[in-house]
Amino acid sequence: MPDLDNATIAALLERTADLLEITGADKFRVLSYRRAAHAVRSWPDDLSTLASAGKLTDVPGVGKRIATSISSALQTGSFAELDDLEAVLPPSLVTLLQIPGIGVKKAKVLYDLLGITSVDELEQAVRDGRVATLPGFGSKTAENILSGIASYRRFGQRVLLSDALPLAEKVASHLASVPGVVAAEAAGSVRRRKETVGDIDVLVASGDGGTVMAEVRQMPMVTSVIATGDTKTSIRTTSGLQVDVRVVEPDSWGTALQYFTGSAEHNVALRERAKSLGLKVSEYAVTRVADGMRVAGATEADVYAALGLAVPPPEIREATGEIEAAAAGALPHLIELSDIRGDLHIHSSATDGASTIEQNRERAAALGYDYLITSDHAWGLRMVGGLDLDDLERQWEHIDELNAQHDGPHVLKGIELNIDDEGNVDYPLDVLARFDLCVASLHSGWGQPREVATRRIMRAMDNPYVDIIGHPTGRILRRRDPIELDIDAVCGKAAETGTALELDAYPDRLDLSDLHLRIAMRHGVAISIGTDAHESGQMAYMRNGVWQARRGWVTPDAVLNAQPLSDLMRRLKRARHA
Ligand code: DGT
Ligand code: CA
Ligand code: CA
Ligand code: ZN
Repeated sequence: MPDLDNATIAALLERTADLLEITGADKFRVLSYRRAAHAVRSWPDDLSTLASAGKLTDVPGVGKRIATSISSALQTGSFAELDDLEAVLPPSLVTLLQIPGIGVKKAKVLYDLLGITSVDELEQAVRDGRVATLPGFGSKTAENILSGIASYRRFGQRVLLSDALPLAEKVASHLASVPGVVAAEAAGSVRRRKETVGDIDVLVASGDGGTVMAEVRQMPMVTSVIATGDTKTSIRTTSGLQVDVRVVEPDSWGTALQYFTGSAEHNVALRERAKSLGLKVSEYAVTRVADGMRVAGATEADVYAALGLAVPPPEIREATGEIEAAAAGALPHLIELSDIRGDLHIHSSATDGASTIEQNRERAAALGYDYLITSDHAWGLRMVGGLDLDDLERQWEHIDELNAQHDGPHVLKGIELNIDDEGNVDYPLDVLARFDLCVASLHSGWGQPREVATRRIMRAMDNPYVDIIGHPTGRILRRRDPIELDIDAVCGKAAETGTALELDAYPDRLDLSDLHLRIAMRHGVAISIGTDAHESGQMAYMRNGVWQARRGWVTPDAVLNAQPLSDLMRRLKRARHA
C-alpha cells in the first residue's frame, strides 16, 4: 500500500479544520488542526517513516490525537473525525472555500442562513440579492463574490504542481513495485512541471494490466473509481485530484511515455514532422508508412531519434520552438538544481518570517549553498514590522558576527524594499548603498492600468541600488491575476539598467511565468531565483523555481544565484556604480 504524501495529509487536516469551523466547533480544536496541517506541509521527510517509528508527535503541533488521525490516514486514506464531519455536511461545501474572498466565516453564514452548499447556488443567491442583505456582507462584498466565482471558474479546477507532484510520485513508485511491472512514471503536465495541473497521468509498463489496475483501485487515497479497464483506470483521490493510470506493453513504453507526456500541441507538431518523413507515430510504435515496418517504440530516445531529433527536456515540450531546436542540434542547456549556489530571497524572524538567520543559514549549509540572503521587509511595510534604521544596524552587526565564523554559507545583507505608487522605494540612497543587494517588489496596486504599473516598475529600476525586482507581476496562482505589465518594455529597461528580474520560487507565485522568462532571456536580462521562504524549510522551494526556469528556457549563465559569490557581486547593478 502506498502511504499518503505529506501534502495530501496536510490537505485532509486543513479540510477537517474548515469543516469543524463551519459546524461551529471550539476554536482551539480548529486551530490545533490548522497548526498541524501547516507543520505537516513543511515537514521535510515522509510522515510514514515517522509513523512506523511511532514518532508522529515529533512534528511540532501534532499531539496524540492528531497523530492517531494521521496514522489512520496513512493506512486508510482518511480518519474518523473527518469521516464524521463529511457524513453530516455536504461535500460541495468545501468547494465554496476555494472561491477567492470566501473564508470559513462567510461560508458558515451562507450555509447557516441561506443553506448554500455549492458554487451555483451561491451565484444564484448573489444575483437575486439575498447575499448582500446577510449580516456582515453588503453589496460590495456581493460584487466581490461574483468576481471570485468568475476567477474560481477560470483557475479553480487546476491544482498547484507542488500539491500534485508528491502524490504522482507516490502512485508511480508504488505501482513500480507491483509484480510484473517493468517501469512506472508520472507523465502529462506533471512531468512537464507545469505550474498547475488538471489531473495526474501515470504510465506503467507491464504485460499484466489486470494486476496493476486491481492494485490501483485499492490504493488508500482513492475516494471513487471513475472508470476502470485493463489498460486505463481513472480514480478520484482524497485531495480531489483525478489520477489516470495507463498500462502499456514494455516494448511500447517509449512511444507511450512520449505521447502521454505531451503537451498535446507538441504531439501534434511531432506527428506532422513524422508524416513529412514518411513515418507514423502512435501510442504503440513509430512505423514506416510505406511498409508498416516498426522502427522505434521501446524508449523515448529511440522515438525522437527515429524522427531525427535530440530529446527535448519534458519542461519545454510546448510546441514553442523546441522541435526546431532539437532538429538543429540546438536545444538549450537548461539550468539544473545542482547549478544553484545560493538563495536570494529569504525572510527571517526579524519581520514576518518564522526562522532566525542562523536557522536559515543552517538550512543553506544543508542544501550545499555558498551563500544566502537575509531579505526582510523594509520599513514601508509596517504591518509586518518592516525594519527601521536601528533594526538594520543591529541585523548587520549580527550578520557580520556570523560571517566572521567562516564555517558556513556567507550571509548577504539584503532587504525586500516596497515599490510605492510612484515607483519610489524605502530608505534614502546612502542607506541603500550599505546593503549587499536590494530586492524591490510591489505589494499593492493590483488592477492598476498597464501603463501605470509599467511606469512604476521602470522608475524603481532607475534607482542605482535596486538590484532585483522581486515577484514582478505579483500574481498568486489560483487567487490573484498578474499585474498587467508591458513585459517587453520592462525587460528592455532591466537589460539597460542592469537590473535583474526575480523568478520567485514560492509554489503559488512562480513569478515570472515561463513565457515572461523567455522574453527576459531574449533581452539578456539576469534572472534571480529566490524562494521567498518565510520559514527555513521553505528554502526547498528552490526546486520549484528551477523547474519553472527550465520551462522558460533559462540557462545557468543567465541566473545570478548560479554564479560563485564573487561573480554574483560583480554582476549586481550596484557594481556599476561602485
Ligand atoms: P493537464 O492535465 O490539463 O494539466 O495537462 P496534460 O498535458 O497532462 O493533459 P491530459 O491529462 O489531458 O493528457 C495527457 C497527455 O496526453 C497530454 O499531455 C498529451 C496527450 N494528449 C491528450 N489529449 C490529446 C490530444 O487531443 N491530442 C494529442 N496529440 N495528444 C493528447
Ligand atoms: Ca494531466
Ligand atoms: Ca489525464
Ligand atoms: Zn518576500
